[in-house]
Formats: sequence, structure tokens, C-alpha cells
Amino acid sequence: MTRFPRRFLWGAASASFQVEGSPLADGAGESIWHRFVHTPGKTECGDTGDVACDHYRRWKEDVALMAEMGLRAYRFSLSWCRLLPEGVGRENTAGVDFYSRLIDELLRRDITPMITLFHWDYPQALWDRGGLLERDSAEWFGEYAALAFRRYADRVKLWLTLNEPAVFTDCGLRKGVHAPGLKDWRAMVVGGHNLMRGHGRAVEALRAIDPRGRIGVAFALGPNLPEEDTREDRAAARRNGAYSRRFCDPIHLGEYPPRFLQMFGHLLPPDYEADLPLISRPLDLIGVNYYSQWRVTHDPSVPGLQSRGVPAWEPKALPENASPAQSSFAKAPVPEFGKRGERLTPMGWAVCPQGLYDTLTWARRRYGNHEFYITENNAAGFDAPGPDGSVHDAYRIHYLREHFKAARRAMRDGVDLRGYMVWTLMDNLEWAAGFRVRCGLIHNDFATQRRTWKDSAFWYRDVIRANGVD
Ligand code: IFM
Repeated sequence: MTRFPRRFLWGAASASFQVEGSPLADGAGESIWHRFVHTPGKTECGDTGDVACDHYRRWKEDVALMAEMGLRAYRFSLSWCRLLPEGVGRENTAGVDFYSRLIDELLRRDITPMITLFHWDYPQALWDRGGLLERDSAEWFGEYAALAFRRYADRVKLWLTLNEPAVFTDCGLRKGVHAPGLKDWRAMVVGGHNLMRGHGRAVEALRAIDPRGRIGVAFALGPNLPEEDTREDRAAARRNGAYSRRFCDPIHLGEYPPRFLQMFGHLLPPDYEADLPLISRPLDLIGVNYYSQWRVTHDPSVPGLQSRGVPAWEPKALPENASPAQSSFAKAPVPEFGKRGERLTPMGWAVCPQGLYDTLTWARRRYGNHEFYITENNAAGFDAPGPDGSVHDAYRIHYLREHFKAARRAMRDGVDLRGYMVWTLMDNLEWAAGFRVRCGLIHNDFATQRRTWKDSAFWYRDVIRANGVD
């Protein structure tokens, strides 16, 4: 048995827009994701977040499920537009109260809340004013963050300012496949820079409001390896690596990766260096979202980057200007093993637990030994109840078991890992991919909202009880 420390925070993660539903209820403002999913052709099957998991109304039952599973922590995000319908200014008491009740219920059940401030559902009202392309956006985010800390920091001690800023800006501002749907390299660079300035303002706000609060960012991390062992692919992998560090380096080291500056520095504001002290305010924790490692190919058709990374296997490479409808997950049958003999998930992603070990130990070497949390990890698939009514997701159990062990090895080698938030508690809206792609421990029937524990949920409950994995 691979055992974990006594206070290890076994948990699960979610995000407001993916689970809550009722996006405009009780005075909430519209988010860019609400606008996006209601624009024809943007999501698989036209799926929206109007109902999602109906968690906004079923939150109490959902917390009961967490308690039954034995979760010690729950990572969730706040909907900025519920708290501040216009993004700044007028506070919406009903929205504030919703999360207050959720936090109280979690604590009553002995589940530690971990809050993400920004998991992609940016207020549409602010986007209409220029959004992240405006320098003022940093102050807007600071105002929102301060409100969240004033209302909840008495009970919440673990905070993440941003979730996967690299994915948000890459998919939403550069490729246009996520909200707000821009295809603009400059927006990706400038928006990302301002997002980090906002992060800095949030950190300042927490320090002023609750010196005992602990804060960091959830980064999408994973090794970038060359697809083939050629000079071109090796160089492409280095470029992709620099590109993927365009948030964690400035935030933790106070500088952009030099290769990123070579490729995209001309798109940054001229005086960007003056912002780096704000961006790199000292943090307490690092959140690691890890799914797989990236295999990178030299690809001259991608401006600037000239590289393309995929998680080991894809039915076909998508063109740069692919529409979200084309981005549907695996259309061809996925083989069980990839070309290097690695096991593949039902989505065709390589199962690489070693990549998690490498990422954790690399991040510790590069950024120092903060408190670490796995803030997301799991395998996605197309799970459905079998004839016996159960959901047999053996592939997920295998995936999680191997990743838990890899994380434990990283701990033995010095990584101060405090918790593990499996993505995700229950199947939810997988953004542009809609409801077909399922990552949950609990199966959700979106027509009836019936929650069914998958085999992995029972298994995870036993892991938590044993505080270890076989
Ligand atoms: O569902 C997403 C989440 O919102 C961000 N990280 C990856 C998950 C699975 O794709």
C-alpha cells in the first residue's frame, strides 16, 4: 500500500459555469461563456450551461455526496457575475449568499473549501468595455477579488486567483474555440499580461484583508517532448515549453521566458517590464493541473510558435482556424495503446504518470518549494451506465491509481504536496465539447439530473478511507 500523510487533502474540483446552471438567476449578470454557448455553432450539439448539473439548486445534495465519498476538500470557482453582475460596482447579495451557504455546508461536513476566483466565466459587461485588453481590467479583478475575500476569507483559507490562464488565453483569445471567441495573437499576449496584473492586485487584496489566507494559481502544466527525435522537433518542443511557461515564469520568477519574448515580445505593451513586480508578488502555493504530456511537432503553419503539441494521439491535427464544431473529440476509434506502447484514455490521451512526477519535481526545482496541490487530474471518457445500471470506468481507476503513486513518489523526493483535487466530482459541461465528454467520478444523466457513482467513485472513497492506494 502506498500511504499518504495523515492530513492529506483528498478532494475533487469543479468550476461554476460547468456545473451550476441557472446562470442568470437571482440577479446574476451574463458571462462571456453564457454569450458564447448561445451563439450558434460554438459548442458540440449546441450544449449550453443553462442547466448543466443544476448544482445552483442541488448544491446541498451534492455536498452530501462529497461527504459520503469522504472528500476532505472541494475546489470550486466563484461566478464573478453572480457577485457583481456588471463585473464591478453593485454587489448582488443573492449571489454572495449562494456561495456563503455552500461554504458553510462544506465546513459543517468537514470539507475544506478551496476557491478559484477566475475559471473563465468573465463578465460580459466588462468584456463589452474592452475586457482583458484594457489595463483597467487589473483593477476590476482586484475589486472583485477583494469582495470575495471580504465575504468569505473568514472561512476560506485556500485561494487560487486564476485557472489555467494559458488555456483560457490560447483557446479563447487566440484560437477562438472558447469564449470570448477571439482569434488574435495580440489579444492573447496582451490579455494574458493584464490577467496576470489582475492576479497581482488580487494577491495584494488578500494580504490586506486576511494575512492568514494562502494563495496561488492553478497552472496547466506538463512536459513538452519532441514528437520525433529530430533537431526540428526538439527545437519546437523548447518553443512550446517556453510558450506554456508564459504565465508561471512571470508569476513565480518575475520574468517572461526569453524564448517567449523572442517569439511574442513585440506584442507586449512597451513598458511591460514595469508590471513584473506586481505580477510576481510572493505566493504561498502552486496548483498543478496535469492530464498528460505533450508531443510537439515542428509546424511552420503556426505563426510565431511554429510548433504544435498534442497529448500523444489525435485522430487528425486540427487546422489553426478550425471551428469548435470540428474540434469534437475523437471521431475515430481510439486504439488502446499509442505508438510508444503507452496506454491511451478513451479520448486518446497518453496515460503518463511519470509526466506528473516530472512536472512536480521540475516545478519545485524551478519555482521553489511552495505548498503544492494537484488542482486537477483525471482521465476523460464517454462513460455510460451498463445494463446493470453501473458505470464501469476501469480505465479511470487505473489512471488515477498510477497518478496517485507518481505524486507520492514526488513527495518522497521533496515536493511538499498537500492535496489532490480530482477533476471532477461529477460529469459536467466540458466547455465547447459539451456534455458528451465525461470526466466525473459521478455520472450525471443530464436529462434527469440523476447522479450515479461510477466504479471510480467507490474506489476513490476507499482510497480516502485507507489514506493510501494499492
Ligand atoms: O474541464 C476542464 C477544466 O475546466 C479546465 N481544465 C481541464 C478540464 C478538462 O478538460
